Amino acid sequence: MRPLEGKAVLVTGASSGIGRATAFAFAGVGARLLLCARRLELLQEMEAPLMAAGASAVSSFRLDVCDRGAVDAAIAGLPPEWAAIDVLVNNAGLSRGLTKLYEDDPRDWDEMIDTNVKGLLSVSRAVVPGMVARNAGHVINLGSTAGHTTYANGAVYCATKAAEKAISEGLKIDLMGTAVRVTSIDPGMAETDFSRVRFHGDEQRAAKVYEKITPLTPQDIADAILWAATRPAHVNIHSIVLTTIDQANSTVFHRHD
Ligand code: NDP
Ligand code: 8X3
Repeated sequence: MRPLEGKAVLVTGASSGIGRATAFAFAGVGARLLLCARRLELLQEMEAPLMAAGASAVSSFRLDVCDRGAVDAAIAGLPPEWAAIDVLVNNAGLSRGLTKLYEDDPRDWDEMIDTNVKGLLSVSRAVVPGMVARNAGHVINLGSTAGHTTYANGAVYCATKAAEKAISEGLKIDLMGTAVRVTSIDPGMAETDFSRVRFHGDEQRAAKVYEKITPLTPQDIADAILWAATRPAHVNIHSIVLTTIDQANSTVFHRHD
């Protein structure tokens, strides 16, 4: 029994890291994959490997989730065979900078809030009405341990993930009486392009984040996403918090040789 066989799964930010691993996890159970990100060329390179991994179909499109008009147009313009989205994985997100709030570059705040909060809201606003109309669907949002405990120099990134937690809880309440499910997946440190993006391409500084720690892999998180999506239809997994064994919460780590 493969409950997601042929189901349409939209993954935002599928060109890298957790989104990319999630696409491969859903491919492995025969889903139909609708992938978006700004770097369309990376998505297109994934299409053949995803089909080889078992996807029923793959379709990719360029999308900046910060552009609400583009989000609305992309979802409204989906061809009929893709229009009914069964699972939405709101994964697109980023951090920018790791400095004291009163010394931050406000442009970094805008980028994080526009992507992690407003982008997630825009995609949800465009997709969830169809799920309600069909009385079926699952919204899976990427939160973080950063949304549970604020860490030094990360106030705004942590605030975006605290917002994600509140939005996931609120959406679940608003969907009461429907069969649409909402899950927040809240990982700790995972090695992806996340730190490279945070430090604007500074590879050395990014590598230091994972020094002497065994981080989560993107596949670990994709496993949790797939598990939540494959529970029986009456089971709603509200949240999953997962960290490497070397992390207790967003501020306590064990670094070892
Ligand atoms: P990556 O940098 O590897 O991937 C981020 C993805 O988001 C990319 O595919 C990128 O695609 C996409 N993205 C960023 N901005 C936009 C945008 N405006 N529009 C569309 N897509 C966008 O990082 P991760 O895989 O680690 O991050 C994925 C999610 O997981 C984020 O929400 C992050 O906050 C969260 N997370 C990460 C953790 C970690 O330690 N790595 C832990 C907890 C949560 P492109 O650039 O092509 O647009
Ligand atoms: C990503 C994990 O701890 O680097 O959300 O913020 S952390």
